[in-house]
Amino acid sequence: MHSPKDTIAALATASQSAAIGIIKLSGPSASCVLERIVPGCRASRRPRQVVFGRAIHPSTAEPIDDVLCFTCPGPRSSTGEDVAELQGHGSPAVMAALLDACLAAGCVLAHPGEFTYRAHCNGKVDLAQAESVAALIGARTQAAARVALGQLRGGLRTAIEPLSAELLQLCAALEASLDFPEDDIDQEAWAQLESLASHLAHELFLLARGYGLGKRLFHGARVALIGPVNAGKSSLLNALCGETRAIVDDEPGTTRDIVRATFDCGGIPVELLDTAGLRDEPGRIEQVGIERTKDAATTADLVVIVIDGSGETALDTAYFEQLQGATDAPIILAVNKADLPGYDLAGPLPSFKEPRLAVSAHTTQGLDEMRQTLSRLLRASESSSEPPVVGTARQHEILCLAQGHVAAAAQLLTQGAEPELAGSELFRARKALTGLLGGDATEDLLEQIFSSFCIGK
Ligand SMILES: Nc1nc2c(ncn2[C@@H]2O[C@H](COP(=O)(O)OP(=O)(O)O)[C@@H](O)[C@H]2O)c(=O)[nH]1
Ligand SMILES: [Mg+2]
Repeated sequence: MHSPKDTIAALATASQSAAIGIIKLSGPSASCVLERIVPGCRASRRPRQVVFGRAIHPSTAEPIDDVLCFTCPGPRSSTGEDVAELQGHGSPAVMAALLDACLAAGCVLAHPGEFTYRAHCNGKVDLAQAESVAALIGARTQAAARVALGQLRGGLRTAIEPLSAELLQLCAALEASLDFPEDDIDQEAWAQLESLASHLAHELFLLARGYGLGKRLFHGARVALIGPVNAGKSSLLNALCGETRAIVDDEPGTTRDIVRATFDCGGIPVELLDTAGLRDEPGRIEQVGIERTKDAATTADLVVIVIDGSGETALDTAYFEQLQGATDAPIILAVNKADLPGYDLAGPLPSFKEPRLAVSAHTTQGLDEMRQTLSRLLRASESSSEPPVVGTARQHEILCLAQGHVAAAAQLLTQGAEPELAGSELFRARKALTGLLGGDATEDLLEQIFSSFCIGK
């Protein structure tokens, strides 16, 4: 990252043609740079007042665009520094010229995440809030965006503060007990310490567990459609994601490569995989497809076995039974072609106890129920805590670490071990929790976190 003496500049909007594009500046000379690019804007400008002006290149005085601009002096700004923004017509060429003008006027090009990094360094956001900025920008569903916004508003801090206070209280009580000779320790107070530590370990466990759902909302889930040829897997993929992605035909073996499509399944971005149908004696290329199907089935977060409920289908029952043993993921049975005469929901794979849904890819019958079932199973297999405040693997790791130390302390207390041993576990838990919100983050860690952000944020 640059020195705080540098004024950073970056395109804050997407680099494609759009109605408007925005260039953001932050640093000590933000205001002077703006004055050089939009001459005269200072005269009519008060902080946070938007003014209209002509942007020029500071070296050539060549006009670039008519822009709206404003300044926002620190520390009451998004980064805590002097901030300025230029809003122009959103052509990539115009934006490139405006950015070039900023550099010519003394700015440096911002690194990815450098605005949020500065906001964090200036105490505007804690590390978890900074991480939630990236989660909000990357959110693929409205539900994920709502959860990220809750985290941006300090969800994790709010959840962690009372637990940190409890931990501190526990450390203090344990410390105090060290001053007494062993026989004098009040048994009741000792039991209270034990129960406080166990309670705290449980609270940390529940908080960490919320990451299961957080991960699903932000990173999505993979659902594989598996089944015999011509059961209607490709038709179901098209119907569920609302567009014709996979080729549908009554010729068996139409799908060979895996076809992927995404859709919002009750807030979870689901990647649906349509696979080659399973059958005996496939063609050579189809056989390769079938191997991929089997891989997809064992690595998916949920497997939908698609079966034709309208007639005789040659079923490899043994394969499906083997699949049940090979994956921990939930499996459901979608018995397709409910629109046809002779349809029997209970007919195929009668020994299967998994949820069984009557669907028709042609009439869309049963598809809402199928979406609801998928969403329920994908959420339930992760956690029940809602909304999750833990949004990243880093936060999850730290919480698990702290939980482990507090649980170890609780156990040591129960075993009547030396209080110093429990004390050292609690000390480690406190150290871990400090890092959660960035309390003692090293420069390397911050670089690593912020470098995954996009430029301009
Ligand atoms: N009547 C009816 N036909 C369907 C339905 N779903 C698929 N089909 C037909 O079944 C055949 C095979 O469909 P396809 O999606 O290619 O099956 P896949 O091999 O499992 O991918 C095609 O002729 C589809 O039009 C359904 O719900 N109802
Ligand atoms: Mg197909």
